[in-house]
Order: sequence, then C-alpha cells, then structure tokens
Amino acid sequence: MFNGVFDATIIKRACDKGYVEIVLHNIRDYAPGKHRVTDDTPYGGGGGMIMKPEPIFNAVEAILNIDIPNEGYQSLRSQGYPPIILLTPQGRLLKQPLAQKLVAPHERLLLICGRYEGVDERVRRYLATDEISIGDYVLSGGEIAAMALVDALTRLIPGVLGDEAATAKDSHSGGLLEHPHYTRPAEYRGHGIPDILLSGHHAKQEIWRRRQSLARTLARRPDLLEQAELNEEDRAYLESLNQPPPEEDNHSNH
Ligand code: 6GU
Repeated sequence: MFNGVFDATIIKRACDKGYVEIVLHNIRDYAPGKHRVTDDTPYGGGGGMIMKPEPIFNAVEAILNIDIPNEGYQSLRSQGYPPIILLTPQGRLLKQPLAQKLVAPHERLLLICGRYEGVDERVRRYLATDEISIGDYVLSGGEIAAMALVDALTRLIPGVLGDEAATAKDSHSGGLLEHPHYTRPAEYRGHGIPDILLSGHHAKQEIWRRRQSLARTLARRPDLLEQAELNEEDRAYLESLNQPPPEEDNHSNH
C-alpha cells in the first residue's frame, strides 16, 4: 500500500537522492503469539476493533532499541529521541505551518498509523508525543494520512524539489492560495488566456499574480487571510475588492 505511492512520486526521487529514508514496519511483525493478533474487542463494549497496545509498544522499542519506561516514552524526549506521531482523526489538523515545523528540527519521525475504530488509549498517553489528523473527514485507517504527511514533509526538505522558490510560492506557503496558471496553447477550444500573460511585461505580471492570489483567497478561503503575510499594497487591494462597485449615476434616487 505504501510502496505504490512512495515509488511513484517525488518521494521516490527524494529517497533515491538520499534526502530522505522511509522505513516501513508491519505492526503485525511485532505482535506476540502464533497468530500475531494486533487488535481486540473494546473493554466495556461499544463495538469495532481496537488496536492492542503491545504490538505498538514492542515495535517502537525494537525500532529505537530502547526500553520504554512505565511513566511513558515522553520522559525520554529530553534525551533526544524522535517524536512519535499518531495519525488519528482526533489529532491536530495538519496545515502547512505544522509541516514546516516538523521538517525543520527533526531528523527522524516515527509515524504510527491508527485505525479509525481506535487505538488503545495507552498508546496515546504513554507513547505518542503528537497526534495529527489530515482533515475533518473519516479515513478507515491512518495509512493514507501518513502518506499525505510524508509527502507534505518530503517536498519541504531543501533540495528535494530542486527549486526552492517553487515551495515558497506554493498555495498555503505565505498563507495564500495560488494564482491561476496557464500554459500553451494560448487559445484552447475557443478559450483564451489573460492578455497580461502574453504582454512580456514582467513587473505587471507579478502584480497580476499577487492580486489573483489575493482575490482567489478572499473568494474561496477568506479564513486564510487572517494568518497570511500581507503588505500594505495587499491590504489596499483586498479593501478595493471588499468595496461594492461605485454606484452608477442612474438617477434612481431622484
Ligand atoms: Cl490521521 N486517520 C483517520 N483514520 N482518518 C482521518 C485522519 C487520520 N485524518 C483525517 N481523517
């Protein structure tokens, strides 16, 4: 399930070039007993199957070559052990600033894919250092969320995209949505492109891109504007968009 994604995206190139190493572990391999059971019914009822704590704790102990103290993994964090992130719809929402925060200081992250029905609460309390969700909808397991997180983080590693400027301009970097993009042909099925893009006037094109970003963010995600990095010109332009167009002098009030 992971290899198909990791072998076919920018992540593959990042791995090949040594920018990132991804090691997959099957939790089942760390489950004790002949049947390698990883889940069980919930105490107190309620239905669904719950991931057992032992295989997950065992996996982390084996991977990091440590014994987790009874007071919890968190007590080891000061000794330089990596964050352990539980992917769960109950977690903190993944947004670009969180992705940036995770990539910058951490050489190594452990991701645990929970399943929707649940993970034994002791994994949260005594193992995970962070809980992350990728959005307010329900996935059947944390795997797709983990892939999304790995992708979001990998493309932020300096050198991976080959063009640092591209990441800086991405939608959500700087807090704005991206402007529209066009490529050849200039006319397609009778639909043209904005004249400014054919003008060769680079300074005006830059202003156009910025204004398109601002207008698009205002129209689609006005909530993002509160956190966005805006200068005085940006604010003036947004103000002009918020303003109703000047009244036509149609004498209707007379
Ligand atoms: Cl991290 N897990 C699951 N199961 N569902 C999700 C999610 C994670 N993020 C959004 N929905």
